[in-house]
Amino acid sequence: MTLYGVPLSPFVRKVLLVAHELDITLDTIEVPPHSDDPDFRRISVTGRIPAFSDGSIELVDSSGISRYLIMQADSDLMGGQDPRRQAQIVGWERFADDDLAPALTDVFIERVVKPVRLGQPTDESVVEVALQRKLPPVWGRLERLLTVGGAWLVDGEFSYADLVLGTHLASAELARALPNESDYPSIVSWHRRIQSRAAYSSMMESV
Ligand SMILES: N[C@@H](CCC(=O)N[C@@H](CS)C(=O)NCC(=O)O)C(=O)O
Repeated sequence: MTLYGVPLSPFVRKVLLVAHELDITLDTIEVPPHSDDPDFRRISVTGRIPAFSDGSIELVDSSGISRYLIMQADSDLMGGQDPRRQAQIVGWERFADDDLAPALTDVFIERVVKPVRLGQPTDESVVEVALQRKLPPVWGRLERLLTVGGAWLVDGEFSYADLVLGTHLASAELARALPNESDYPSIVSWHRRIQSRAAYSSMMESV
């Protein structure tokens, strides 16, 4: 099985986290978005990463690829046969990908992608806007959501929902933009729990 993309992308990291959690080894071909690698572009018409192939099966989108890996492995990570659990996991993925990820984009680009990948300086004014205005409402919402549950997001049991939140908190960790413990204790303790998983450490080593 081959994964195309770079682990700086939270969506590529999501698939890596799933693979590590399931003990699946993926061959990775490091291509940035819009690479003209012909195999990558055949699969990813939009040029977005990640793309994936398993023999003749070719997939795009981190959600679809993750679902494929989890179902192939006959794992319950996606909520098993329980409709409520499955639905709640989808809800967490929407929050993580659609609300949290966009709020983190600017600070991640400025503090990680520009200096590390592009050799460009960080624009601190963009970082300030992200830290002061974009992130606090989303951290506030996440803190409230986390206060309700147990150790893990859905029924206190580890699931794919934890992996999707984990990949985006990894962006915050890499960008030194995690929220502070006094205002957001539930986020910080949840982050410590995901950090203690071997899959999270393995994923972080590849970044
Ligand atoms: N919904 C997609 C999002 C993928 C995505 O936006 N990837 C970014 C890199 S983090 C990308 O390739 N951006 C280039 C573009 O949007 O043209 C997924 O989950 O895979």
